[in-house]
Amino acid sequence: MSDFSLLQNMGDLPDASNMRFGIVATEWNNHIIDLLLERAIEALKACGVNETSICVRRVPGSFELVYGCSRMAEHGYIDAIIALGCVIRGDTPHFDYICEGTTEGLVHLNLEGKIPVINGVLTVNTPEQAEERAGRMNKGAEFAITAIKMVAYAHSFD
Ligand code: DLZ
Repeated sequence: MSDFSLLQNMGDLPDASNMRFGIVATEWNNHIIDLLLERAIEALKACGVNETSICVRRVPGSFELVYGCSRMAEHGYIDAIIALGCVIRGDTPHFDYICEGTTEGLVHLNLEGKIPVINGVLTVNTPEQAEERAGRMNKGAEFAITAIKMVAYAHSFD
């Protein structure tokens, strides 16, 4: 079990035993993504989510996350989706286009208002920054707890 105490501003871990989550994760930078994914699932389970209530799908890169999440959102069974990606700056403007396109697409999905979609895309200058965020900073758990809180928020209007 990893240390959740670093998530100081996240408050108490909520009970999520009746919630169902989708995770769409990229193949790009998969050593980072695998750690984010492992920690996100670990945090969901620590909050009571059943393993069978977590649906994981892979897409090639961050740019494909929007379509991946959009299709998953059509699946009536899922309460919230976590989009996991990692874009590392290179020598060309590609970084900016992917970050902008992905962010705008995820915003658009949230504006549709079907279910919350959490932006779990790391946008970093170096591989070391990505490792720091996926590892010591436990961003995977942070994204998972954000997803739980947004489902609780959505259910407060039921
Ligand atoms: C092409 C590309 C590059 C250069 N870098 C990344 C990256 O750092 N992280 C990531 O998730 N995806 C990257 N991609 C792939 C794009 O997201 C996308 O898969 C392609 O542009 C095809 O649409």
